[in-house]
Formats: sequence, structure tokens, C-alpha cells
Amino acid sequence: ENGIDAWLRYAALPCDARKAASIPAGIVALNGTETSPVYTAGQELHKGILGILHKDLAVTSTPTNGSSITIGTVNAFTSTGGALPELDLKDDGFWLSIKNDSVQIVGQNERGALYGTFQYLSMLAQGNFTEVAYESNPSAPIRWVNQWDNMDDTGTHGSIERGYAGPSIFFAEGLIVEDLTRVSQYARLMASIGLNGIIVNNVNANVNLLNSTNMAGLGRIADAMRPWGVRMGISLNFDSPRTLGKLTTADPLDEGVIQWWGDIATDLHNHVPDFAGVLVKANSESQPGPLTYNRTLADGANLFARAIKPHGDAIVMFRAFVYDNKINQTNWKADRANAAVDFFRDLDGKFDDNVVVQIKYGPIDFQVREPVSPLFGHLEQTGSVIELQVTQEYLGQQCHLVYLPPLWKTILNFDMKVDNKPSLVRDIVSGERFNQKLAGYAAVVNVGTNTSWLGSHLAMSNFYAYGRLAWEPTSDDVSILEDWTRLTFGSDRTIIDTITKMSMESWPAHENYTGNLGIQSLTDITGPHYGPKPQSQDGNGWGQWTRADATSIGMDRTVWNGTGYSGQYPPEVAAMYEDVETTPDDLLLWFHHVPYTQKLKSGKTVIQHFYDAHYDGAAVAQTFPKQWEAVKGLIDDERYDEVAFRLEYQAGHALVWRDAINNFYFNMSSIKDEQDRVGNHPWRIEAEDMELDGYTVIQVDPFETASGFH
Ligand code: BDP
Repeated sequence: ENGIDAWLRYAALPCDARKAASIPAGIVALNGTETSPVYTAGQELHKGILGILHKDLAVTSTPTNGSSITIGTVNAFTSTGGALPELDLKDDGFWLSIKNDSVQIVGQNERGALYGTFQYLSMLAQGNFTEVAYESNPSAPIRWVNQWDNMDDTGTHGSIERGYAGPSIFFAEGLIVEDLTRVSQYARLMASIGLNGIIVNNVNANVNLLNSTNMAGLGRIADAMRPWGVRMGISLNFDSPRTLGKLTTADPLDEGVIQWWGDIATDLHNHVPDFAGVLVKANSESQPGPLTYNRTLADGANLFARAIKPHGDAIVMFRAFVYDNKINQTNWKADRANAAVDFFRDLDGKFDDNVVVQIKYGPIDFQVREPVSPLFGHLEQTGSVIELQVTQEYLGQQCHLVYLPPLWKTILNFDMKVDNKPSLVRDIVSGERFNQKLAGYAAVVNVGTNTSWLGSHLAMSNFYAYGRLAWEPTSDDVSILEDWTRLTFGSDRTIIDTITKMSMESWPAHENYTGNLGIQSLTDITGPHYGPKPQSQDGNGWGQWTRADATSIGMDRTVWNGTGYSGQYPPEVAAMYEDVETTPDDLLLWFHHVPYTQKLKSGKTVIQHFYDAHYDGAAVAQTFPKQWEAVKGLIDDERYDEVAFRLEYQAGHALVWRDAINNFYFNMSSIKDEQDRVGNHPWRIEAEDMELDGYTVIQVDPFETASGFH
């Protein structure tokens, strides 16, 4: 059990359950073309039933009136004489009916039929044989993943920006790898959770992806993913006409540039006829963009939109993550969080109809706690896509267990109250609130060659849940987790209860021991984004800025006295954040600069809350290894040991976090912990008091994380 099949293991049900199960006699997939998703669905069903029930069903493409599982599109069903009820299916939606010895899996399109098949298989794998008859439609048309894979020119495999599971499954030595087995396995995982598109290369894009060898390689990637209904797109580098095309400019209004991108689009379309679209990061973190040529971001987006328009329904995902990392933070009014709305507010209505704006869930960057990006309330004439992050860049990089759906749901369920009308983020990104045809979800996933995909078995629950939530954002985060657990580790109640309890405790615990009250992940911001380094948050353009000094802490983002950020929300929400009294405690320091002695709604002071929360969070992490022991012997040793190792590490690292942050603020504020714990661990055996072989003493940065600080 090395994790390669993730939640698609199709492990055999117990013998009694297998014997009791009644299943139709054969499989009919109403498309015999090997590259079609319906064909794929038939093969997958065969494989799954063989694994789960040890039954070897024949697969044909000829319809039958006898006992069968029939898979196909609405059209294929009706044209072969199949009787269907009145259906109201959206693109990618499906109808699933299980009755006696007849199972019907009907997709609005081929992809939908495949999704319905995976749904059926998920039931079988969980030992669920109930009769059902229902329709299921995705909440939004765009449900994509973003890979941040590099095309490094050297080395055997491409590296992955913020990837923690080894090198790329797509690229090596500046080219697309020959063996795309892992790519098609990845597409299979995506399809099983309803994901329909992928951007394969880093947003910090390498122009060499567009050379002729790689164009052909892109065609091969698309071929590998197409049978799973996954469409491929790429990130583009705005400067390509200059750097690759040797033009003198990349100005989006220049005729030569327009022509150059038009040719590229034609070339792409020739290799990938069902090309999904392009993702563009422009004028951000030193990436080139239209602002360099005094053009608007909309001019930049429309350049690509017009280039791809003649070739099918491909789209431009233009990223709202545009900010100046050289911003001068000594200016009290400067605020990186303002950037997205500042840049995009006036552009609504200026984008072509095949452009969507991809917005990170918070205004900064995937922090452990952020308010919802106010930009979701500003784009009424352009579709919005929410960008989430499965790869745990700031949240322990898969060395810490952090189950993310509770965080995501906090964002998706937030009501922006645009025009005083209910405006939940999930209804904005479904396209419903502003009546947008194109809208949806993107998540930075960054799987690598490691057989566990993400480098950690438990982290895969986040990937699984991402797909499930993009399909249906009101789904319950615990039941998603329970499904995942049953499929990944088995149905034993102890396994389910253990994983559920730890996972549901994990985000609050992580927030507690890393940075609470909206002060964000106090990590090493200019370096690897790993481990505590609160002092790196201020004094540079990348940081989150805590404005901590000897007496007070927090960013004043009010309109009346601060950076004005709270005024970017619709009036009701803005009023809530503007006032320190109505700002929820968990975002207090995001919006307000207050004394360490400020009382919270709990009655505690800010500084005492810091101390207590860090102790509480670390204490929870201490219980994880012990909790995990409950599943020993109930799951395979290989995955048991790998998870145990990580949880043990997390327990230790949570202590490092706790003490580093607490010591840092104790030093800064000189306010003692009421319980006198901070800086006071008489029972601890310090490394320098021990005699150890084979170790050298090194300087640890930041010094608060080092042993012997006191
Ligand atoms: C930050 C990452 C950086 C990405 C950037 C982005 O640290 O590696 O390039 O976001 O999303 O989270 O463009």
C-alpha cells in the first residue's frame, strides 16, 4: 500500500458482504471508442467490481434489455431505445439509477457518465448497495487544478514550486517526459472527484513550453488525460513574444504581438484540439505584464482571449494575484491586501466573454486565516473563479496534518451582502449570484512523483475534498472525510473515528500554534514559508505585516484610521470590520492595531490569548501520535508507519512553533504569561546539556526556535 491508488484502491469487501451483494450481470458502455470517457468508465467499472466483489463482468458496447449496468450519454441512451425519466442535467451532470438488476448511469455528456460511474463505484467500495435514483449536477462549470511544475533545463525531472512530493510527473530536462503513465493516473484521480481541467505548468511560466518539441509534448499530455474527461491548459509568460519570438515588444495592442499570439494559439489548437485555456500571472512578483506597456490588465487578458477565440471554447483565467512586492511598508497607509480590488475594481465589464478572473480566497496568500477576498464582491460582469491551495505551502507543507475543508467552507459560506442581497461566495463562484456562465474553482495541487502523490497519505483527504466541494460546496466536511477514509483505509469504525477526530482538530490546532487572531501564519516569509519566523513578517514587501512593537500589534486596515482595506467590502460587511467591537476575534489583528492588553470577547487579553492558544494548539498536536496508535493493525503497516512518523514530527514541530512565537512576543511586549509557562520549562532537557556524538553546533535562524535560547 504505497498510496498510488489513493481513494481508488477498490479493496475487496469482506467475504460475507461480497457474497450477499447482488450486482447486474454485465456492463454496457455505450461508446466503443477507446479514447472516450464512456469507454473508460466501462473499463474502470470492470476493474472496480473485480477488486471490490471479485466478479469479472463482461464489458460490451451493445445495449441489452437484460440485467446490466449501462453507461452512456443522454443521447446514446435515447438513440439506442433506452427509457429515461425527465431529466434536468447540466454539462457534466449525471443521472444514477440503481434498481433490482438494472443500473443506469447517464451523463449529460461523456464526462458526466464517467463521473456517475465513479459515484457508483464509490458506493460499492463502501459496501453501499442501496437502491437510488437521482440526478447530480456540478455547482460550477470550471473545476480545475493548477500544477506549479517547472520545466527545469537540467536534472532528470522538473522541480515543482511549492510542491512537497518530489519532482514533476510532467516535465524533465526542459521537455515533456516520455512516459506519461503517472499523468493518466492523475487524470483518473481527478475524474473520480469531478475535476475537468488542469493547468500543467507553473504560473511563473517558462517560455520554452511553447517551442515546437514541447507543443507536440503538450499534445501527448492532452491525449493521456482526454479519456478521463480532463482538458489541458497551460500558463503563459506575458513576455514570450520578446523572449521566444524575438519581437521588440510584448505590448498587447501591438499588431505583431497580436499576430504572434494568434499563431501560437493556432499551433496549440493543432496539437490539442480540445485545449482548455490559459492561465496568466501578469505584473505580479516581478512577472511581466501589460502594465509595463501602460496597458490595462484587461488589455492583457483580452489579447489572449482573442487569440484563442477562433479555436473552440477555451478560456483565459486571468489571475487577480497582482501586487507589488516592492511596496514600501514604512508608509502607514500602504497595504498589499488592497491590491486586487485596486487593480480590478474598474475593469469589470472590460473583459471579453471568454475571460474569467481567478481570485485567491483571501487578499494575501493562502494564510491559515484570512478574510474573504473583497474582489468577489466587485466583479459582476466577469466570471470569478476561487483559487484554493491543496498543497500546504504555508500550512506545514504536508509535514503537518491540516484538513482544509473547514477553512474552505468558512470562505465559501461567507456572505458578501452585495447590494444588501444574500451573496455567498459559493453562489458567486457558481456563477449564480451574478448570472455568469463561466465561474468556478481552481486549486493549486502540486502532486509529484512520490507514490503518495502529495508526499503524505493523510494530505490526500484535502485533494479528495477539494473535488467534492467544487462539485457540491454545501457537502458536509465530515462526511466527505468519512467517505475518503473508508475508500483509502477501510470501513472499520475505529479508523474512521480516529481520522475524523484528528483531521477536524487539525486546522484549529494549526492556527493556534502558528498564528492566531488573524495575525496569520507567522512563518519564514522571505524564505521557504516553513517553520516559525515572526520577525520576517515586517520590513519587506512579501510579508503580511503585523506592525508589532513593544506595546501593540495588528494591521490597522480601517477606513477612518488605517489602510482603508475594510472599505473594499460591501457596506454591511465593511461596517462590521471597521469597528473593533464587531470584528470577530479570529480576525481582530487583521483589521485593527491594538494594545497587547486589549480585551477580547472571551475576556482574555490579546497577549494572554496568544500564550494560551499556542499552548492549546501544540497540546492538541501532541495527542495525534497517540490517537493514531488506535489504528495500528487495522491498516497496513506501510502507511501506518509513514503517517506515524509525520505525526510524531508534527507533535515536535508544534512545540517549536509554540515556543518560538511565545518567546518572540514575550520579548517584544515584556508581558508575562499569567501561568508563567513562557520561557520557563524546567523539565526540559536542552540539547546543549547533553553529550551527543556526531552532531555539530550550528547557528539557528530564527534564534527563538533554537534550544538554549534562555
Ligand atoms: C505564492 C507562492 C509563490 C507563487 C505565488 C503565486 O509563494 O511561489 O508563485 O504565490 O501564486 O503563494 O503566484
